[in-house]
Amino acid sequence: MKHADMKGLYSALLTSFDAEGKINEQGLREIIRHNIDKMKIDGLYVGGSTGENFMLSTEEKKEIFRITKDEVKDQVKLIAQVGSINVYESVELAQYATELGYDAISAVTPFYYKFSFEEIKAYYETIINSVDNKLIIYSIPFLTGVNMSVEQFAELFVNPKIIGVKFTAADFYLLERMRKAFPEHLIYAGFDEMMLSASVLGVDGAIGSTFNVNGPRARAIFELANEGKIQEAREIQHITNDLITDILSNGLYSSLKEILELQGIHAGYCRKPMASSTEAQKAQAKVIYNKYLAN
Ligand code: MN9
Repeated sequence: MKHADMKGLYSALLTSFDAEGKINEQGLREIIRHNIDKMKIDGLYVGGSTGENFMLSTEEKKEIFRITKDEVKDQVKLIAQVGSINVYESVELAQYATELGYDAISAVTPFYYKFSFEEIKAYYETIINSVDNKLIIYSIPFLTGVNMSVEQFAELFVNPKIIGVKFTAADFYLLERMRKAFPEHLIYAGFDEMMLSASVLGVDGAIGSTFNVNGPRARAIFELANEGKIQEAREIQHITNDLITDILSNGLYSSLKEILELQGIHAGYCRKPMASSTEAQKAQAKVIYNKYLAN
């Protein structure tokens, strides 16, 4: 494993917004501290889906990268998600994050239009060749509509600066084929509710939204699975998935924010057009928190 220092569990960082939709710097810093000090994560994945990134301006994305690096310093690993269907924006963000000292960048496959694989490949080459850094592909077919084959990943991995993939898919056949084909590349599991299955197949780590509130259980599942203690890992995945199922049916990011608010962290509002919690959803978030997370 060429980049073994990048292994581990990364929270997909939430962004705190105020009621007007502006970034709440203090709230963001509190979320970061909670992840490092209480959730004990190995790193943060900044500017992903969970950060509501695709609804933000370039300047706002930069502001989040800057505040996060300032709060984290070198305490945990940092990955900056810079993908965008505006590749010039991706380059600008990749350069900015690299200058700040991010350990790696990541880019979602370009979405919305049906880009050919050659176009996708050119997009990744453009981004990674603009910086002295490493890149992790962000593959999330259910949101982007982009499905890549093992052969296509292999073509992207020919570039030695492309070091891994965040695999947010339920295709465990493909995941197994990727693990076999790419023993030297980093593969991160992207669906928290499928972490045990991915861990059994030998992923190097995971990147998850729910680690912002459920970090210790995620750690337990990953470590137990790696020690071969499958029955114990399964028990914790069961509780975790009761929690995730309840969160998903109450609104994913808004519920995670409410659960943090209940712990005194100013995780704030969601960014429009994403809705923040209603009073009923807030009440339900409290029920979820008390049931699974308070102790
Ligand atoms: O980055 C996250 N993906 C999205 C990973 O938010 C789209 C996951 O952590 C999911 O939020 C989580 C719930 O489905 O597994």
